[in-house]
Amino acid sequence: MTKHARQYGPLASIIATALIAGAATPALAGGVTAGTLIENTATANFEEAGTPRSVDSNTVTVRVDELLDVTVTSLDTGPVSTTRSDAVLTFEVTNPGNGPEAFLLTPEAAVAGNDFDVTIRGVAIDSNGNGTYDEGVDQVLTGPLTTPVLAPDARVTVFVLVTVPQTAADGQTSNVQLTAAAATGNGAPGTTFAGQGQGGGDAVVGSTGALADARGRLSSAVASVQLVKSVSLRDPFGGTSAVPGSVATFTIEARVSGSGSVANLVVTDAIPAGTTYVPGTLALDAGPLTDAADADAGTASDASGISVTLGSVTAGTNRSVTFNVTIDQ
Ligand SMILES: [Ca+2]
Ligand SMILES: [Ca+2]
Ligand SMILES: [Ca+2]
Repeated sequence: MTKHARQYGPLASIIATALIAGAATPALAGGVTAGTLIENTATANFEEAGTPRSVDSNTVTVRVDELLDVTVTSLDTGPVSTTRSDAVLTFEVTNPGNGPEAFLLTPEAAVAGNDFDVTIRGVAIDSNGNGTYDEGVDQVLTGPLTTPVLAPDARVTVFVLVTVPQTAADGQTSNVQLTAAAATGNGAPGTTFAGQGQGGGDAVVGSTGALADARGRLSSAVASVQLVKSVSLRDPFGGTSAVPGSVATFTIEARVSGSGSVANLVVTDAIPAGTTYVPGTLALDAGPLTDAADADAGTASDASGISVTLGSVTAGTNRSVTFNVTIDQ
């Protein structure tokens, strides 16, 4: 019993020494590296008939098993604002275990509570390590979606590439979940995979269950356009009747609402039958435009109607186009 107890004392101190030695190199979340052999021999010192003597025990060797652990975090600073188009969610997968391990990745778009679900286009690894997705540079994973083998404490940035559906309305949100699982296996902490650890030892599931997930969030930013047309009349007698010779002023208001902006916005209108365009009356936000196709935003003619190019318009902006026609005599 005494000898047995003596073996544990030095063994404990040797483990402590190993941990301290490990602290000199980058600290490992999983502790002593898997496959490390911890050896211990106890020594007993005593006197026999006044002569100091010592005797060594047999050597006990312990091989450190591999702990399987994983963490996943979202690296997006907040909801990723997106239009109805492609978007990228950024995650980080870390190996906090004590042995090299690859991790199987599973993205999931259908998360409870979503206003809309994205389509997942792919999962990519940040091959050039710059933290942003570079199409054609960063490796898009194929087949089993698996990270490279990560050394203990190593991490990798993972991109989930998604397409936002056309049905997503402004302000709606959607979560996308990324799950990572140790390639060797996962399960309840303490689950053992015999002989599958680094260096031929066992692989043992750690406190994370060797399975972790995180969610990234998308916020749909969609701009929409509403066109509101109105007319005011001025007849030849100073009234507001629609009679031959009356002048009709049309106002077309383009109201851009929601978030973000719309691009290439062009407002067109035909000159109504039975009326004639009044040359020089086209205006944008009360500023006159020439009828000719030239440097300004507008063109107008009786045959082709009016056209005003507004280009990119930010949500929350209203633009107003006006022109006059006369009711034919
Ligand atoms: Ca491993
Ligand atoms: Ca990159
Ligand atoms: Ca013009």
